[in-house]
Amino acid sequence: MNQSTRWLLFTLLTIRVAIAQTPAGPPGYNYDETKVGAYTLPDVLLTTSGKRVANKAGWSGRRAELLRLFAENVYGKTPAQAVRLRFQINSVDPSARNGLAIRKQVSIFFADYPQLPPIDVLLYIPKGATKPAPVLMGLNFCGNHCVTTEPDIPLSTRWVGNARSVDTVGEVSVNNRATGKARGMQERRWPVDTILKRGYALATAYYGDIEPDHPQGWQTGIRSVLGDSARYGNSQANEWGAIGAWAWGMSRIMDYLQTDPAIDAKRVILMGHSRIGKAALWAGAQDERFVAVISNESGEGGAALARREYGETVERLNTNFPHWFTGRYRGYNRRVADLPVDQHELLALIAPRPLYVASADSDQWSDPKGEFLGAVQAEPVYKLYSKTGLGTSTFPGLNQPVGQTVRYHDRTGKHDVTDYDWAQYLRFADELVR
Ligand code: GTR
Repeated sequence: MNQSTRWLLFTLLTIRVAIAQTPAGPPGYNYDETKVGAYTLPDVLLTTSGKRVANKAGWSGRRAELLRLFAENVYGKTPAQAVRLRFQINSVDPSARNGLAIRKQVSIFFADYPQLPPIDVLLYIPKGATKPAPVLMGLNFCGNHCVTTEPDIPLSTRWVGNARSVDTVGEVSVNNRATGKARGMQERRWPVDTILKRGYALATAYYGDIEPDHPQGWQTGIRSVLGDSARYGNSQANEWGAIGAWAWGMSRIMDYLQTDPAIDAKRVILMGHSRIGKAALWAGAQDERFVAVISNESGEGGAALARREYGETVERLNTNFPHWFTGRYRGYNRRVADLPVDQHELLALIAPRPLYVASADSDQWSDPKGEFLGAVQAEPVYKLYSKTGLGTSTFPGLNQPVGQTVRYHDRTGKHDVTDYDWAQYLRFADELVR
């Protein structure tokens, strides 16, 4: 072995050791709890004009203020403009999944914007239900065909990211087009039969139907026709970002669900993983029709406190995903302490509705403790409603769900959605629909 080969081997080995020692995230970021500096969170009950909220009436003003602050500084303003929707039922299978489900495929078209693709909703309703079914609803990462192996679910024709970008393994797409190999690829994350047997409908759609997840994606999604991006391009300070667009799309699916007599639209529980978890929280904050929200490892820009600067940072988010947030958020990259909000206030915007925040211990990138503390700090708002939120400020042991109206767990394992997570969410849902 000559010297340069030895040197190369040595370098590769050093890199491998460095990677192996990194707790589930890129190096150069803080994973050391003792290095989390002191920080002061904005007081969820203190208005910007210095008034302290003492009751529900006061909270409604503060709630509006917080929604505005999140819009201006983090997610961008969601256009208030109503859009005309056309719901097209493409297929109904009266006996799908071995007779467990009535399966509908519904396209939500935008009547005023024929150039936009529809949102294709895949809806399973428990067969034989004697009353309208409560729903678990969540966007998926790589097309409805990734959720199930059922061969008559058409492959998505939209732009689809690669395996790495959607946090999965295998051939999701070739040249950003779905291939048959992706069928059922994320089936494990969607225990459809279990959900149906427990009496819930499941509604899902591909998040890329609303906006493809890349920096130019807005040009072919809803932001090309609605809001500031449509008028000025994607660089204005307070345009809405892709997360805002995905959140908006969740509300359009809700619009459809409200028209379906088989569905109990007053019991739609919104669930989202990771970036879609960030969007689910923002959707649930703005749209109170969602009866509860589940955030699965939503991390930075989701449930995790930004000011802790543990794992992913605001700067890293804005650098890797420049299209997710509003332009002004970038201005806080190196001064998160100046943000007029922190993420506990996003969680508080779900109050008094039930909220589930979940983490995974190998997913330090999402900052489990920061997600937990976000939930802890939402407590004062639940109190205004005489409810107990989390009801504890002690970080629980692994796989030990805690809380009341607000729940939290830190499960063993990596960044993912597992059967363990779903078992907790179904229990949480059961209590809610009882
Ligand atoms: C990561 C990103 C996280 C999270 C995740 C995901 O790359 O840093 O904030 O959103 O993607 O969505 O899987």
